[in-house]
Amino acid sequence: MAKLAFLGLGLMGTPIAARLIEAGHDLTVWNRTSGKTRPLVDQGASVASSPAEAVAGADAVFTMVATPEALEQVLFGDEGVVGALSPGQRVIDMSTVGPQMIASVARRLPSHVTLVDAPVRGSVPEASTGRLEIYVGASQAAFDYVQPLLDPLGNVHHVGGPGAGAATKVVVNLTLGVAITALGEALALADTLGIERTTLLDVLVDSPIGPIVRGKRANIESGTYPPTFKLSLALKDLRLVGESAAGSGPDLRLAAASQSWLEQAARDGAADLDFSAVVATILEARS
Ligand code: NA7
Repeated sequence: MAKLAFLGLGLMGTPIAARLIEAGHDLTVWNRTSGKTRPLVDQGASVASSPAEAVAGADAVFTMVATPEALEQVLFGDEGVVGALSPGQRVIDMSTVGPQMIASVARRLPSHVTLVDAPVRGSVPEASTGRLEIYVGASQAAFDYVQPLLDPLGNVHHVGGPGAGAATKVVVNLTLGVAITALGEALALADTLGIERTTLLDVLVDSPIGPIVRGKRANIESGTYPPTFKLSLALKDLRLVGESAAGSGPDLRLAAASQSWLEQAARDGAADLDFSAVVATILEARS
C-alpha cells in the first residue's frame, strides 16, 4: 500500500479520498478550509497544515481542486507543494483545469517529479461508489504506476501521453454543457407549444440527450438544484473549451451558446447550485 497525500476535499475530493483510505492506503489530507478534513480523519487520515507539509514522504500527491487558479495556489503558492517535492514523487492532478494548465505545471515542476493528469467524468454518486470514468494522460511507465491507485475509483482510461487526460476531459465537458442547455431549450420550446412537461420528459429519455434527462429529471421536476457538480465549475469548463479552441482552432458555436446560458445562470445567482439549474434560467428567459 502507498503513502499518499490528497489535497482538495470538496464535493469530489472527499469521496475519492475516502475510497483511497478504504483501499488501504496511508493518506495525509489537506484542504484550504480545514474543517472539511474532519470526516476523513474519522476514517483514519492524517491532516497536514499546508500542501507542503502534506507532501513529505508521500509516494504520490493527488490534487482535486476547483480551477486552474486553485491548482496554481496549491502547487506554487505560499507553502505550496513545489518546494517540498523530492525525487521520484508523482503528482496526480484529478481537477479539470485544461491541457494548457497541465502543460504549464509540467514545465514548472522539478524534472525529477512525474506529473500525471487524471481528471474524471461523473459526480458525487459515481465518486462515492467507485464508478468514475478517469481519463489519464501519462507515459506508459507513469500509467503503470498510477493505474492500481486509480482502479478503486472507477474505470481508468489511458487516453494518451501527458496532457491527453486534461484535453479529453475538456472535450467531454463540451458535450455536457451542450447537452444540458439543449435540454433547457427543448423544454422551453415544448412549453411554448403546450406540451405537458412530464410527457415530454418521458419522450426525451429516449432521445439523443436521454442520459442527461435521466440524470437531471428530479432536479427539473422539483425545481431544486442541490449541487453534485456546481454550475460555476461547468462554466469554468466551457471557458477552458474556449481557451483550447482559441487562435486558429475550430469555430465552436454551440460551446459559445452554452457558455452564454451558463453565464446568465451564474449572474442570476445559480453559481453554487447544480449546473442543471441553467435549465431554470432558460425556461424563464424570453426573447
Ligand atoms: P468543489 O466542491 O467546489 O471543491 C473545490 C475544492 O477546491 C475545495 O477543496 C476548495 O477548497 C478548493 N479550492 C478552491 N479554490 C482554492 C484555492 N484558491 N486554493 C486552494 N484550494 C482551493 O468542487 P468539486 O470537488 O466538485 O470539483 C473539483 C474538480 O473536479 C473541479 O475541477 C471540477 O470541475 C471537477 P475549500 O473547501 O473551498 O477551501
